[in-house]
Amino acid sequence: MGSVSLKIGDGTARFKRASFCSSAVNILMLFSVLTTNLFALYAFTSSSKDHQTHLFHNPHKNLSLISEHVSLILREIASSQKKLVKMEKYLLGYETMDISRPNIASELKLFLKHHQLPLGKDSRTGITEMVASVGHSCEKSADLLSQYMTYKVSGPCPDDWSLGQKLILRGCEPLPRRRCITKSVQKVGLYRFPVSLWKPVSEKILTWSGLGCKNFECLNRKKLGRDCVGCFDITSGYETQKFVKARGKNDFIIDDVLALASGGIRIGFDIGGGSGTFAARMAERNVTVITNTLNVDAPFSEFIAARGLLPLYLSLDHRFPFYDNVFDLIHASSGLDGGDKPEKLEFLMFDIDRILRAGGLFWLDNFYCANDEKKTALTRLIERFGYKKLKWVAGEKVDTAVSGKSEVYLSAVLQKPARV
Ligand SMILES: *[C@@H]1O[C@H](CO)[C@@H](O)[C@H](O)[C@H]1NC(C)=O
Ligand SMILES: CC(=O)N[C@H]1CO[C@H](CO)[C@@H](O)[C@@H]1O
Repeated sequence: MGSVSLKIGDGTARFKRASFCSSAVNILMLFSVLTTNLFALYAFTSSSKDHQTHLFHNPHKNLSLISEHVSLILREIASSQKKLVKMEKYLLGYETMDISRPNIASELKLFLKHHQLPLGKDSRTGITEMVASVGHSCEKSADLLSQYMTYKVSGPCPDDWSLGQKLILRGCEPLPRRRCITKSVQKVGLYRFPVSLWKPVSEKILTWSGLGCKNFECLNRKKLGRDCVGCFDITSGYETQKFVKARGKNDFIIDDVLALASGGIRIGFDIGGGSGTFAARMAERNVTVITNTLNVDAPFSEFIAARGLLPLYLSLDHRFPFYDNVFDLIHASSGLDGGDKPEKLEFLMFDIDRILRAGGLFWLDNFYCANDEKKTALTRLIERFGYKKLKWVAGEKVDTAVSGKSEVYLSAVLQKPARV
């Protein structure tokens, strides 16, 4: 009996864990838990009714009958759990990439093939084979991926960076490596650091293929997101004042924030950092900042690099490729928003917390809250981490760029506690 309830308990645990996943999985889980429970209930009530009276005559025989029933139930539960795991794998795409199916590029097969270590098990790492990594969601975009992996080995790569980015945005991250030569772009007219931070970047040294805009004039007219309005104009306009001059109480000044930290801010990470202006202002203060950005609608990465700053080409769905407790500062704004799934923002917040050192600062800069619920949810999430609120401003401001309506923004500087 004890083991039956334990098994059912196990089933419930699986159900809870799956609640992070799609509702289809939830329904399946619910269905299975209900059916296994009903089955167990039926088996027990029917057997006890039928055999109760005989129990006194020959307890051993009837006991063995009960245990037979129990093992039958356990087998049933185990097999339905196996079926569920299979279904879950299928729905979530966790099954390893099936490279045996037709229309898979041979380069992809070759890349994904496991390679045994020549000397067997490596004593330091404990591994016996090398496995190439590719995002598990690549399976769902296998056709695009095959297209991406179709090229002449050692020849020039197709001009398809935007195809790669499309795959990344569909969760196919990391992309497989390729054995072709990427078209090189002559980077003429680069300035030496730190002059490079504020010098106009030549349009000729950026890649415009796969983009709607083909020049800066177009980019600066286009609304590229809440955090990049005319952000490619680094010689005039608001971009030159950002972080040094406040437009409202939601804008904090870099020097004020650095003063809160009482020194020790040397390296930072900017999430969704537009054209790299935060990193540029920090560079002027001898703080090295890595700017996380994709090239959605604009050549952000190349532009940031041309300014002499470090772009990190990675989607926000990817775990940050940094070790625990390494950053002194993390700066983020509306780009952090994971949409309507609260768990998405939670996963992100836990990862930010992971890479930030104790005593380090998390600067939430003009985070757009669509409504009061969103603000409350975000506040609750932040408070769960126990950060010290050094600055906290939730204010309304008129968003001239997007809607012209008054909207709620949250700005905060939070200090990670030393947890023991
Ligand atoms: C940055 O470092 C340089 C070289 O060490 C130094 O001359 C400069 O004063 C520093 N700037 C700031 C703002 O600390
Ligand atoms: C269902 C069943 O086999 N019950 C048994 C319980 O024990 C008595 C006594 O041996 C049997 O007569 C019943 O058949």
